[in-house]
Amino acid sequence: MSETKIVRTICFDSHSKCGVLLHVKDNKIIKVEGDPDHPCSKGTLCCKAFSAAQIHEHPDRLKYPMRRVGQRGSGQWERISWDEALDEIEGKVRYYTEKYGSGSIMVSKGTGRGSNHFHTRFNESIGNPGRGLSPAHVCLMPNLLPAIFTYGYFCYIESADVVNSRCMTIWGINPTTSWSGVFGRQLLEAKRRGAKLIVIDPRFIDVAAKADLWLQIKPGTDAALAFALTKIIIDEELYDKEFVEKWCLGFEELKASVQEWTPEKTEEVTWIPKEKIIQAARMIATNRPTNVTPSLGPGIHENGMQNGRAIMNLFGILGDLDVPGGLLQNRHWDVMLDPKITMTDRSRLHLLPGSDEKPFCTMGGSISWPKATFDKMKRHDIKMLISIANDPPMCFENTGEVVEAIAQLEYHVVKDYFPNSITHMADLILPSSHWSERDGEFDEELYADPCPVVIPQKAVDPPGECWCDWEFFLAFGKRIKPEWWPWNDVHDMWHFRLKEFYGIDETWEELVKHAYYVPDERVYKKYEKGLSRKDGEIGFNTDSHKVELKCDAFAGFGYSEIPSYFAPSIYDTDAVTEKEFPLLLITGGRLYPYYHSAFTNIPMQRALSPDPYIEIHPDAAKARGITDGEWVTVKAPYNREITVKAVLTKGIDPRVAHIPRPGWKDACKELGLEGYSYDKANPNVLIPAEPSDEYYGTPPMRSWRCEVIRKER
Ligand SMILES: Nc1nc2c(c(=O)[nH]1)N[C@H]1C(S)=C(S)[C@@H](COP(=O)(O)OP(=O)(O)OC[C@H]3O[C@@H](n4cnc5c(=O)[nH]c(N)nc54)[C@H](O)[C@@H]3O)O[C@H]1N2
Ligand SMILES: Nc1nc2c(c(=O)[nH]1)N[C@H]1C(S)=C(S)[C@@H](COP(=O)(O)OP(=O)(O)OC[C@H]3O[C@@H](n4cnc5c(=O)[nH]c(N)nc54)[C@H](O)[C@@H]3O)O[C@H]1N2
Ligand code: SF4
Ligand SMILES: [Mo]
Repeated sequence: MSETKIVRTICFDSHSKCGVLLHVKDNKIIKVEGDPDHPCSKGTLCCKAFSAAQIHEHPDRLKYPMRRVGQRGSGQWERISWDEALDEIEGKVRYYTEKYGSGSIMVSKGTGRGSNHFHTRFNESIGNPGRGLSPAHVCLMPNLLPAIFTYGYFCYIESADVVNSRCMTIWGINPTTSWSGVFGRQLLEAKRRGAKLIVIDPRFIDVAAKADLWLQIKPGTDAALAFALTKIIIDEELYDKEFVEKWCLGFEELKASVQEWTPEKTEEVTWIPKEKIIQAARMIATNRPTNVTPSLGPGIHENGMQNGRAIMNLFGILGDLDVPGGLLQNRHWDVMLDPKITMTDRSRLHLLPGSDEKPFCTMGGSISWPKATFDKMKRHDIKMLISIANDPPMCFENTGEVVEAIAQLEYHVVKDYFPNSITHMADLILPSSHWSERDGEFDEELYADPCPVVIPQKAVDPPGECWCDWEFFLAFGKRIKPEWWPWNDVHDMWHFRLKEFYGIDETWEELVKHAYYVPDERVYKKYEKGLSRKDGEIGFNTDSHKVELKCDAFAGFGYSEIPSYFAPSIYDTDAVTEKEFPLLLITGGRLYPYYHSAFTNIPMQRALSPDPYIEIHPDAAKARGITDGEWVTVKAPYNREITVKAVLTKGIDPRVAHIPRPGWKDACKELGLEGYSYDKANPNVLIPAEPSDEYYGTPPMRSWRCEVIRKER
């Protein structure tokens, strides 16, 4: 029997990356504890971290590289060594590259799981530009791109300095559910301290209960609301005149463009009572410093980019940029995306699928437009796929087409913790180690101030021969592009990253001992000090070096110079469709126990949310003869349907329905609960790839239509 050891690491089951102390004995996790010394999470953990032992010990974990032996889909595999697996992948990569060009191979990734940069380097090593196939078009990009084009810096939750703010606008983000450990906790602390809190969400999310104002918005109308707030703030002269004069480009054009957005008209479009709109504008503008955290709520619509731009403009004229309590400029996004680590050559991004149809997706987002990629697979132009930390039918819109496309591949590699919804169609399966089982994997210091770099350590040995994703990239990179992968192991990769970007030159042992690297005192208003622009001059890091309320760079991709509002196209549909699908459909809101489609097989997590469901208002349910908890069919245009339970809540408008993200693909044997594969309860079955953002390709994941029908017993 060995002694119990306590290992300091980081939970990666969401982007909050809370500090964890894992108590370990005989290679078993016996206790999970929040790390009280972590500079941001300060000991907080959400429910997900506590199931680390159940994930580590789960009998269904993928443990060894496996090669398909029987017919595809027959479930017959043989165990092979990592060397054999790498040989086989290398052979296929060389074969397809030589015969058809590197464009015949695609690498996919899901959300950032600590490997964004090395994942991109791996993709580039194969000869493909950017990040390949990724769900970034339905993730944060419709907010991040407007931020970087308008302010010259990425600006997300880690930018919103809630700790020092007097007013926080929670715009289509669910802080306690999606960002529990750090942002959620800091937000509640700020509220307790007396900061104002405004929640803009079609649903009464948990923090709405603490809010000074909850604006229950009609999905997909966020730009209209932002214009109305901007107009009130301009009309009442509540904006920062000095800042606007000195630092903003296009104020007069913005002012002219918002004139039509009277509170009356905006109430009609957004369903928010005009009194509340006026109150919100005054609350935001008079409680300074103020900040905002727009997220997937306004983002994943056909008009998401416009919503993002309208919100950035609203907060641009308030001028609380890079000041305590405002929207801070941090550098870590730059670190993650730096070509020194990603090796991305922007001049090749046009080679990504979808470049003709959706140039902003490929050139602005460095990703392929997923629809174009799946179309290419169907046409056999893409022959090989390497999916790492991504379950495409669960993640992308248009599930049916995604599955059809993947079935056409000649060769398919999947790397995951567990069998996922495409492993049965794969030719080679690679097992992955969980965060409790790996030293490393860390990319985005997506922490709210003070943005530390934190060193995660392996606590237990992974089951079988699981490798973390960095290990795989390194081993494969060495074979295909050795000059780009000079490191010996993941410790060396850490060393490179820290030395290159942070000037930290320490051995792994020293890094582990240090554990946290908290930056020195923050410099504010960097744009006034020549610290915002890459060339060291004064001003913002935009083309005009100002806050671009009107943006030529956007116009260069086809968008208007000044953002505009248009309704999601399904809202203006014909009367027949409207009658057939009267409810507006939101898909994908996060739930406490799950990270995307993962972990419905883990008892501690599944117990908290056992069945797939749709949220509808009791009046909508009554009109359809539906009672709480009964199974219903959800039908959507183009003959699509899934089956879930009805959950009745007054926290949603009777005209709106919401299906959360997970899809409940896996069964949980311990609890005797069923799994629903990729097609029975997954909301992406209902979402088409088009209509989508004209230049970026974001589909209507939060502005579609459906009808809910009681299932006959
Ligand atoms: N309708 C709708 N669809 C959405 C969204 C929505 O709101 N609505 N949200 C979108 C967003 S924002 C995103 S980012 C995507 C996310 O989509 P993805 O990131 O693709 O998430 P999953 O579909 O769960 O697939 C991830 C797989 O990776 C595995 N995995 C987890 N960690 C690791 C790891 O470290 N290494 C490896 N190799 N495997 C790992 C999991 O077990 C899981 O099977 O979904 C998008 N899809
Ligand atoms: N537990 C958990 N945490 C996660 C994840 C997870 O899968 N599980 N995924 C991570 C990832 S990759 C991401 S990108 C983030 C996303 O983080 P969030 O953006 O917080 O994710 P959601 O809960 O999907 O969406 C936020 C809110 O948008 C609201 N909403 C829907 N439509 C609209 C609209 O039209 N306008 C407005 N204003 N609001 C609307 C929804 O009701 C929801 O409450 O979460 C991360 N954290
Ligand atoms: S919020 Fe929860 S899941 Fe996310 S990192 Fe923290 S403990 Fe892990
Ligand atoms: Mo995401």
